[in-house]
Amino acid sequence: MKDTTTGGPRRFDLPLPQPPARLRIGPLREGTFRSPLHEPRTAVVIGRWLGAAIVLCFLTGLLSHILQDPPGWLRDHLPSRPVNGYRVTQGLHVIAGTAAIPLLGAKLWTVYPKLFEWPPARSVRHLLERLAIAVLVAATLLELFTGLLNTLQWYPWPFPFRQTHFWLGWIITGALLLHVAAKAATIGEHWWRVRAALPGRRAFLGTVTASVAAVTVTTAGQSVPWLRGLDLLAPRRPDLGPQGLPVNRTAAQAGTTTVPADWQLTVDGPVPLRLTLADLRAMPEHTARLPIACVEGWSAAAEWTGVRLRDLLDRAGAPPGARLRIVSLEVSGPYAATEMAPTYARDPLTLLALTVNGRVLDADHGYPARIIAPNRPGVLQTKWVSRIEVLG
Ligand SMILES: Nc1nc2c(c(=O)[nH]1)N[C@H]1C(S)=C(S)[C@@H](COP(=O)(O)O)O[C@H]1N2
Ligand SMILES: [Mo]
Repeated sequence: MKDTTTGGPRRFDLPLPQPPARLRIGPLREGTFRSPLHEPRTAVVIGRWLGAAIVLCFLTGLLSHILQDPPGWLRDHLPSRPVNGYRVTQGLHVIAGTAAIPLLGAKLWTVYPKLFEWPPARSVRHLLERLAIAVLVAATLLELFTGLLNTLQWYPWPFPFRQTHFWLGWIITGALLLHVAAKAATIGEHWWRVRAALPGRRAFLGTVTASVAAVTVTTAGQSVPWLRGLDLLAPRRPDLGPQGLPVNRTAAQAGTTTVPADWQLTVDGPVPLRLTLADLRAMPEHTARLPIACVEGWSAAAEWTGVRLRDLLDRAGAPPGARLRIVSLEVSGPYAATEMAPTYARDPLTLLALTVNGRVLDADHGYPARIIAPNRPGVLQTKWVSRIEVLG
């Protein structure tokens, strides 16, 4: 198909019928979009990377959702290994989501002249195809926007972040499948073949690559230790904070700055226990190097020392398959109480930690005692623990 405006390689479906004369204004005028890069090969090249980032985000996001809020049939079987599993998958989730932002910008720029194609719908199928793209674009913009703001711990909206982010993920995946199916012929045609060296295409793709690389290396340091020195744009430096670890919810925010002098850990099991800090310190001591891996993408490893949770459970006579409910001194807040499956509770690395990196826990890290377990989202690493209930 010949392109009347540039005479260059084929652009999107152009030329199409022109709109009626009175509508030939603004972007509906012929020759409005002069760049030769509004063409399918460029869209396919960028679309592949964007698609890969979206799929990676979807899979790692699903995993994160399951680990935080597992369905009943799965909740007692989630593995506590590999130790750094969640750290890696959630780090990738935020890295891929961040990289998707410039990719989406480039993709939308490449294809946006199609927004003004005439007629707006050639057939019912074409209309449905365009509606699927509208849903895909809107949902992806909202998803990346809420995700980015979440990494900044900023929630300026009235809806719950996690559920919205989760369901948008499904909508995007569905709309993406429809989009790829509808465009399969075009994608296939332009997957391998470069029709003609197009002036500016290499430079454009090079710029997109450089943008993706720039946002990645300047933010990935929040989860990738060897990129830490370049962590210029990430909201978190994983080594900044009390005792060299970041804090999401401080003791002041949680209302736990002053721990009662008579604090005791209660273990509600078949053999009820009440243990003072001195009692806990007198128990066999264990040290584990485990990460805090926050859903927001930052993670940091530390050396935690304390009592093995399974030692406490054995003393409390808890059955090996028991689930736990861990209750914090924090009065209100979404993570004031959490549940723990036996796979985590019985892992020898899971601790009720009393110290971090050799020092008594800072108030912000959960003094007097906190949970730290392998392969577990940060939100479930309950701080300021006061009671452990054996649920049976
Ligand atoms: N009781 C309680 N524990 C909590 C939280 C909380 O809000 N309340 N926040 C969690 C979150 S989201 C993370 S990422 C980790 C962070 O631990 P840190 O502050 O010691 O780094 O603590 C978790 N433990
Ligand atoms: Mo977190």
